[in-house]
Amino acid sequence: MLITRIIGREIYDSRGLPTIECEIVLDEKIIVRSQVPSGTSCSKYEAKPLYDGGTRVMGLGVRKAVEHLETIIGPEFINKEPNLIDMDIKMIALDGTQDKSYLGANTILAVSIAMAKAQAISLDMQLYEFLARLCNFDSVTIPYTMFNIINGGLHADSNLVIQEIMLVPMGFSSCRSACEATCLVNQTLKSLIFDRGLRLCTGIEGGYVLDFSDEFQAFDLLMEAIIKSGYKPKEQFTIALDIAASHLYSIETGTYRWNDGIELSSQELIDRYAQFITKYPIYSIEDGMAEDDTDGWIAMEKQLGDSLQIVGDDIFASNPSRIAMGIEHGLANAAIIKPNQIGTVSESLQAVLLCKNHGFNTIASHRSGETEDTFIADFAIGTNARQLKAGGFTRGECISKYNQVLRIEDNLARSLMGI
Ligand code: 2PG
Ligand code: MG
Repeated sequence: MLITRIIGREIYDSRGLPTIECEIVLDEKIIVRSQVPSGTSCSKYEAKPLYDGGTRVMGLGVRKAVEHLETIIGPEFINKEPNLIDMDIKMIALDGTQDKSYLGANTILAVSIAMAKAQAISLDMQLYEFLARLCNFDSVTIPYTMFNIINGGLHADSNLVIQEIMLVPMGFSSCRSACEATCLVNQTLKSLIFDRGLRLCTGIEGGYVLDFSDEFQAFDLLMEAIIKSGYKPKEQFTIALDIAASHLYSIETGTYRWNDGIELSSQELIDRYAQFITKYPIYSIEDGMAEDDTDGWIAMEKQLGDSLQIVGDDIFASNPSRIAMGIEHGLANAAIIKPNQIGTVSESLQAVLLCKNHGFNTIASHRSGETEDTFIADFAIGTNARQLKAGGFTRGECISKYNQVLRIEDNLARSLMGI
């Protein structure tokens, strides 16, 4: 199949902010579409998206990115067969910067995701199968789903410093049964909030937003919802946290600003995490330390790494060379993989393979500014990510990713049964 057209378009994401969409037309008849997410709590090590600046839509327009897509990238690929790896290499060369700031990481990723989808179609494969083939995997697994259930930090207007408290249904035999149980716990939590006479608010990733006197109160409320729904904490539901600690850290003082202005040293914060995990079924902490607190990361991994999944997000920014640094210095034991942090699908796959080869777990992750594109669900399955983090159970753009996992799970079961 030949690429006959490549079109860019400015559309809006789940926060109502502009983002870029790409359409690749194959043989003048099949339209393949991608849409690019973006973050709110971003790392300084991420590849740089291109925005127009100026006053239109607060400077966040992507008309320049669309123009680059159609006039610089598009003409290179017209009348060629889709080829993800070669075309990613070509776009990196056309961009010519370290951080993809000339063409824009958003521009490049839009084409890269659409190209992965186009190549899968041209090979008559499902997207996740195609990604698995690129990774040389013989089989795929359905990841654990991490549902954002309570939002804080930069994702909500509340006094909870932790950005994401996630409910992870680990004690279920399928994503379908995990979603069923999550549906129930989510509804129970909602009624507990009503029972307390509180208003129901959600954050930008669909977790509930409440004012708690401290994080222990939030954990207790969640435990109550799990138990009241008839499930067993730890056996059936575990908890994961994204602290997003870069946004609590001051380089000048080397301390973290916790609730009510308490300043904690890295060691005091690690001790606080140690307290969390002895009291609650918390199996994973993401960005427990700031992107610039390398010593803190080393200390946390040493103290808690045997009993806890310690996940680097901001510090690695899905960049293979930063992940390699993390592996070498023992900074964590898992990495978040967000394709928009690095800017191409191929480099995201490299990041995954590096993790796999060094015993790091991976979490395929959405961003807080999401779209209808469900690419990340296929990416999670195709790369055998242990976990998929795609937001809460209250927002369409998040649920669309979980629904895609259900679809793929069904199809895998049918093909096992030969139907
Ligand atoms: C994170 C993400 C996704 P954002 O910190 O892991 O949950 O948030 O996209 O705002 O960086
Ligand atoms: Mg994070």
